Amino acid sequence: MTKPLEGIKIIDFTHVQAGPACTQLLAWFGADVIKVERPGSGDVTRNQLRDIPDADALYFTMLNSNKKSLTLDTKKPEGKEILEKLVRESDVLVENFGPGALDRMGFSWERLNELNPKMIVASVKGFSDGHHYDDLKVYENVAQCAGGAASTTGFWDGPPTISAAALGDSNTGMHLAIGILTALLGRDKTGKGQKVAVSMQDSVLNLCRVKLRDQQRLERVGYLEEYPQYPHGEFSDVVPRGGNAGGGGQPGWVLKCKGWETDPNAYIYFTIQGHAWEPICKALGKPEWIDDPAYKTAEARQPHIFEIFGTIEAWLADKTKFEAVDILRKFDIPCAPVLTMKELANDPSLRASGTIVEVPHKKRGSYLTVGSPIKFSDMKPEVTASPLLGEHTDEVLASLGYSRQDIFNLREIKAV
Ligand code: CAO
Repeated sequence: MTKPLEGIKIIDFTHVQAGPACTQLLAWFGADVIKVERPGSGDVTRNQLRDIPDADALYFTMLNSNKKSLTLDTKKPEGKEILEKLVRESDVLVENFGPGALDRMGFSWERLNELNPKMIVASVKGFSDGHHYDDLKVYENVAQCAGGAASTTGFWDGPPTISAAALGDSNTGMHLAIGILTALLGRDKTGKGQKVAVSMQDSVLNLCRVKLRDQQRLERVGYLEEYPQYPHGEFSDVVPRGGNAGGGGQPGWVLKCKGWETDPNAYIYFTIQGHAWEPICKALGKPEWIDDPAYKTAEARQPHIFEIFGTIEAWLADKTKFEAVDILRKFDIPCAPVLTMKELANDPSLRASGTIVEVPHKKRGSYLTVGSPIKFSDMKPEVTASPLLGEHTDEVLASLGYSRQDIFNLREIKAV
């Protein structure tokens, strides 16, 4: 089966998570992704949090599948020369170095565009160009704080909280992938490459748009009726942390199920959709609530929403999270069990769909990783193992015309 991105050659000058998540996605869809790494050490994540001595860490293997690895010291003249050759024949260069690093290396956008006017140069930085923080180096949690996620996540009586989801890293990588694909389509029309830049702050904020909505509502009316602070608590002039409240127009909360006293994940998320009130009452065995004026409308329910959640928890007390969802699904109520990583790793549906895959690896044996969350009718992306450090150096150099003796000499001077 041919893959849509076959024939697209990508220089993957990325490290850690944000950039590698982007290029991994493009590699799944068929792009020829050559990861350029520093000789001897490579991407820092190869060594981070290792669970098997001498084998690449899962942090690396789970972000670099389907790629080739070329070791290259791009600060040495010989390394620069090789990179220039690669640039001349590639379609995309992706990087997420600290601010200014690529320029210091001698590969500014202007230089890259001069070497190959058709090439797309895609970058991740913490903050966008021209932002007053654009000189900062940024990791995941920094981006979550700068992009509005931390101030709006958690409980009102606790500190700003970081989400476990990689809103700053992988999310930014996904935004960049969309930018690259758009620029490739643009190139088909104009014949020209362009610079594509995504900042982690902007990508986090893009996902926090409902909180920007709430800031404006708060400024206009002084309260937010779907937040737990309403109607009994106080609002200041900034969007508060709403705990587990639903972010849209329907209230929801994480509710305890059977076994919550000993199992920290014996919970479901329950949503009270306005038009589903009748089925909810029927599911809970509370038919008297259906037409009771104190419960009938969303507005009437809001002042005592936690009393309602308490009643639902009493109903859940003798049901596991799975049993509860199996009942509620029959009533068309939007809900789900709170699933652990162990449950997800072993979920047969996720294995069958290719969302979680087991990949054989030369040194690790095999490892579990995420597969493509995007499903196509004409293509099933296959996940292959991440490369060992420099595994494809000889192959890539030979394709650029270097002889075995040249490669030996380059190794002697540690340029590759
Ligand atoms: N050969 C020679 N030098 C290389 C090289 C290679 N193959 N690959 C990288 N380098 C050099 C760079 O040129 C840079 O050198 P100078 O600083 O001397 O110019 C140096 O390695 C370090 O690069 P860096 O600043 O990117 O690395 P860091 O570990 O200090 O910072 C990070 C890491 C992630 C904070 C920073 O890269 C960053 O802010 N990136 C942008 C935002 C981002 O993507 N963050 C997400 C990371 S995932 O959480």
